Amino acid sequence: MSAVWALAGNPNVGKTSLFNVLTGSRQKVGNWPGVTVERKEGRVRLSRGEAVVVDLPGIYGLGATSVDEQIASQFISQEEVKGVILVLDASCLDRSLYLALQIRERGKPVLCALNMVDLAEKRGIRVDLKALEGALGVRVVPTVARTGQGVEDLLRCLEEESLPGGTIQVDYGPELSTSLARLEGFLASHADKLPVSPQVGAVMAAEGDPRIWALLEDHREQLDQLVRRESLRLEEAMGMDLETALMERRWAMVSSIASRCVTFDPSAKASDS
Ligand code: GDP
Ligand code: K
Ligand code: MG
Repeated sequence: MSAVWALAGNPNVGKTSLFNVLTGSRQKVGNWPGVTVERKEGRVRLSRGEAVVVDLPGIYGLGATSVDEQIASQFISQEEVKGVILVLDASCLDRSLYLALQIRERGKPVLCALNMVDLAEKRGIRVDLKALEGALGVRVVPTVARTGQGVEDLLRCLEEESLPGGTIQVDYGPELSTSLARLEGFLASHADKLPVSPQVGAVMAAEGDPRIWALLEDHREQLDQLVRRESLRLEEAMGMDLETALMERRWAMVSSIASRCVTFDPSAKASDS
């Protein structure tokens, strides 16, 4: 059976362009179950066999606050999905990095396409590939999906059996970490119901992902109480609720990564053509 890869990224970063280069005419278009959101699946020829790539809706996060986010969140955690090809926008890396952190927390192997490097260069934006690979703990391949530049390299990485997996550790700070540990402890006693580890489930619950509630069946109320209690505790300790605290810590990490990986040359001509 062919390995299934999810193609994820913010809206307008070049996912569909990359999907088209990767799959050519070997595409199947339909809808995601139960909704009218388009679902594109295609086959990618590898030197040995092939892979299946699914073009996910464009999202800014996995917080499940929209149908698109729920589709992406659910699809990525499916067992048959081997990994995520994450498309980053080199010309606007901060926004891409927030999603990157969330996807890296899910624990699936991730391969990053650093797309729009042509546009970034025109704007005088330089991304330090090695620093970015180090910060995210994954391979990062520069691409220009519009012309297909870099796609051969991306395919070569996809064929490697040893793409790094494992989760990235966001520094959530003492207060929020305590809340997440409590959620994790609770979810550990229902681990049989979850498609993800209790640790990943704790982050999803903190983000209000309805799927965790749905899976807990008779124990939803207990989770509700725990989330509410921790949210109130953080309001007292940090002046913000659980979900806000989570976002704030992630954005802090995004800034720190961006400041290490992105340099700007103000003398470059700004032009989008
Ligand atoms: P999606 O929303 O992530 O699926 O993005 P699309 O593939 O639809 O691309 C959005 C726009 O960006 C289109 O006009 C593409 O032609 C353009 N585009 C995609 N990749 C690149 C790239 O690497 N460089 C440049 N300059 N434009 C790109
Ligand atoms: K688009
Ligand atoms: Mg698209």
